[in-house]
Amino acid sequence: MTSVSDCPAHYTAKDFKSDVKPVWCPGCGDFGVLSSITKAFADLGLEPHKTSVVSGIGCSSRIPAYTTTYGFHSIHGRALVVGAGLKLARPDLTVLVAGGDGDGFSIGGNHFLHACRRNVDMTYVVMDNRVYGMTKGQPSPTTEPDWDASAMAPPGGTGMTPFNPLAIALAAGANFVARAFSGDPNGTARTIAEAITHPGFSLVVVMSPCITFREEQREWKTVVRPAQLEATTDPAQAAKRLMTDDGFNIGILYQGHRPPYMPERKETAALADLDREFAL
Ligand SMILES: Cc1ncc(C[n+]2csc(CCOP(=O)(O)OP(=O)(O)O)c2C)c(N)n1
Ligand code: SF4
Repeated sequence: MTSVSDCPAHYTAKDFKSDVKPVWCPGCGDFGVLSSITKAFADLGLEPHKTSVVSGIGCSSRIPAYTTTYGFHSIHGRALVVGAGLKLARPDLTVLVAGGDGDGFSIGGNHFLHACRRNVDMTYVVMDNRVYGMTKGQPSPTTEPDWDASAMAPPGGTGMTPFNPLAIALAAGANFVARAFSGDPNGTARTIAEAITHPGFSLVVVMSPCITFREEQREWKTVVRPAQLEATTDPAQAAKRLMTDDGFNIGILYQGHRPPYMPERKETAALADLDREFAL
């Protein structure tokens, strides 16, 4: 067993990767995101036993198993609730919540809105591939309205306006809003590190291709570009930029100043008292 005295003074990205081999399809964008997250942890000088990765359900949500931090592979759409609870109970831990666009914006959409509004100090990394990968190719809230290339999509597409997570996060009160691309692991690591450092609820949407159900997303690498403008602290300016954004600008859009939500901690009851309270 490793004792604290065996721990290195500084953990590398490799130290944050577990021995569990990812089961993702070769070429899946989520490999790049895993590397960016572990690099961000190392660059910030974090320690695995003081860091946690919480996820929901989906291919992307497998990520806690691939890191050496504390982890919680929770249930579909509920990762933000688990993450918020953990941060409030253990403010000393760095909490990173991760998952997919289906997990976070469809079944978890309500929790997403309230996580932005509540502003607990944690970072939410969404691996957005505009599809439900794990369940074999259904359209997700961020899918283009005319996408019908999968047997799981209605002919002609859903016809529905895609969910715009950056605009919705901004409107709902998120304190940090950014977009990144899995094909740019160093840039994504820098953005995630900034998001972790920034107080309050930080959203990083990472465009992460699903090469199995959305093969055309391989082309994203030819169209993404660094945003031409620096991050703004003015939500009105950020909203204006989003109105002309084509979805391929990467970088930090908004850094706000709202104080994080951290209720005063009450004395916790002793475990024995709780036992008595719940005894049948
Ligand atoms: C309550 C519940 N409903 C539905 C499912 C089935 N399910 C598992 S993963 C998933 C979608 C995952 O898509 P996304 O979050 O975009 O992640 P990806 O697999 O693309 O990374 C669904 C609908 C489930 N596991 N639990
Ligand atoms: S199905 Fe798509 S999202 Fe899932 S592992 Fe394969 S490439 Fe990645």
